[in-house]
Amino acid sequence: MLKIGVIGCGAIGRDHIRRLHDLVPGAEVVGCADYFQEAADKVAAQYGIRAYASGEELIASPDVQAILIASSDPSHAGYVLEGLKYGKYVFCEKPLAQNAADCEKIIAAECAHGKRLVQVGFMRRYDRGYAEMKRIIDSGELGAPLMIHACHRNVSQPDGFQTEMGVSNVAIHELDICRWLLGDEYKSGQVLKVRQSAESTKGYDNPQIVLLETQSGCRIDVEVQVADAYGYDIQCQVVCEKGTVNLPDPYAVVKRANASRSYPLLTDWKDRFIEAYDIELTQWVQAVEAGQLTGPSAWDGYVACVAADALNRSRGTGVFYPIETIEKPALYR
Ligand code: ISE
Repeated sequence: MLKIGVIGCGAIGRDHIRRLHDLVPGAEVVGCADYFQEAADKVAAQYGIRAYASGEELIASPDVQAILIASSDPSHAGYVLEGLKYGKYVFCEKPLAQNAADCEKIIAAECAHGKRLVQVGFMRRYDRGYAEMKRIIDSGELGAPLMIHACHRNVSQPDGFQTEMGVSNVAIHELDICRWLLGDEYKSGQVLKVRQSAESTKGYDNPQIVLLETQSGCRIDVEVQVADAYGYDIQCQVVCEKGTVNLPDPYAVVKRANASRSYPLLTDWKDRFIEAYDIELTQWVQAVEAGQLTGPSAWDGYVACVAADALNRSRGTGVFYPIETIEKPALYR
């Protein structure tokens, strides 16, 4: 059994604890921690595990072999670096850090160990829909990919949400999945503001459009709505030379009644990729046991942050900003 400590007992932290506890073979959650001690105490009592007084204490504990970080975004990088200090395996929810510079520190610390210890929670790579899209693109039957049209729509946001987070917290998923689908790297990007929705009364831009250009000249547009007032809706179409591939909508029963045909939309993002999260953590535990991580790396987390930084800097300038990374270390090649 892999003894795992979870830092962060908010929505996704509790969801991952449930998943590791109930579903994932070979996983044992032995402890948790949260900035709000009461939150950790509550979860600890529910599962009969230890509540640590801090993330640092959990990481240092000899009872904890691997760490899952699901705390607030700004705390991720610090906990990842702390985990690396102890040479422990770390699964970090997205984003890996708040900026590219912090990701570079993580990359340097991981490279000093000479082996991969960090995995980033880009769970969409484990979604059956995206995986099948990638299989078809990679098979070459549709010719070269040329464009991606995507949209990421959330129902609402918690207090404290800011315009930049529309990129660094929300569209960060597209920043990862688009380069993964295309097998390509970004060259430049920009964020555009469009006519603002009447739902945008909380001081942040909504919607925004993210535009990207890849090294091979593909173009990507991502509509980002963080308060759409109707449902959690993720769309993605890859246009290739000889055809297109589309992300399927999640399974839903069609109802015919009152002279209409309908099916429900999800509203909670945790449900949309629930199966992908299950597969992701199952494979992570297997990979840790085998001593060889295979999922999204610190490098992938870094590239997404480099792109997010450039996009956030471009806002309001009307020009594309270059997306430039450091040289890829051998560990990630
Ligand atoms: C959340 O952290 C996610 O990962 C969701 O996929 C995203 O839609 C949501 O906006 C984020 O806050």
